[in-house]
Amino acid sequence: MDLFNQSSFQNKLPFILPQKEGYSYFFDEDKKAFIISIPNGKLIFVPNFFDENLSSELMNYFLENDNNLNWNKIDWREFEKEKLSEINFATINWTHNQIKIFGKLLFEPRFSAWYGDEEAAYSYSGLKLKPNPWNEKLLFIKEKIEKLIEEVEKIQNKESLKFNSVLLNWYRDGQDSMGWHSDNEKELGQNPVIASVNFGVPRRFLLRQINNKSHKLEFYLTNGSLLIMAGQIQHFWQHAVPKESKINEHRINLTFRKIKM
Ligand SMILES: O=C(O)CCC(=O)C(=O)O
Repeated sequence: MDLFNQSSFQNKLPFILPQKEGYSYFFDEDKKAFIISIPNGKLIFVPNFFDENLSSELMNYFLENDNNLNWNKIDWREFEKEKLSEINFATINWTHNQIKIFGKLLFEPRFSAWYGDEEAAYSYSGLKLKPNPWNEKLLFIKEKIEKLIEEVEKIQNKESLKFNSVLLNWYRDGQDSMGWHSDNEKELGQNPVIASVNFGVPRRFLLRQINNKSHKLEFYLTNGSLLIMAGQIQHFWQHAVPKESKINEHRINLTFRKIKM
């Protein structure tokens, strides 16, 4: 399935959108952002939200550790499960969470970390996440996204969207993944805006319609890209990051959210 065209972004959408009613897009030249409408949902995609240099600087920052381990050279599979706590990460408190699936406790196929305002606790799959306090780089990314949303949506200050939390997911290689789900937890409110930033190896990101699961859209989330999901999308669509057996490199994804308190 060749659903995306990697040749050049310019102002051409770098993936295929069905030529059907309900699908359309335009390119905001000024912000270098694709504004995409899909049935019951809206997406904003900025392929080069962060340039190559800044993206690799941020990747290094997220994986910096006081154990003098070059994160790019070691086998992180050896640090699965509770063993990850032996690493003293300098900037992000990475954890390997267990979730209950059909009554069985299983480790998630990725590492993760939850950051945000003190009150922004988040629950999913039986996990209750208490936020770590913001750090300088997470706030920098958050504010850059908020500014883009304000400008693209032409929002006046009083209504502007401010995220109060972020979930970081670290996919060590193509064996790590994220299953089908919607971000529809009640603390995210009725129609949450979820802003997802990507660093490291590009991965496939799929969307499927809840009432027609064979109807899928495929995005290719490249290093430094930003994808914003908005509108009613979390009620009508699910998303996933499937396993990709040929991928041996790392990817870090950050999803900024607003928890209603
Ligand atoms: O890694 C991604 O691109 C998706 C992450 C995601 O679905 C989530 O955090 O809910």
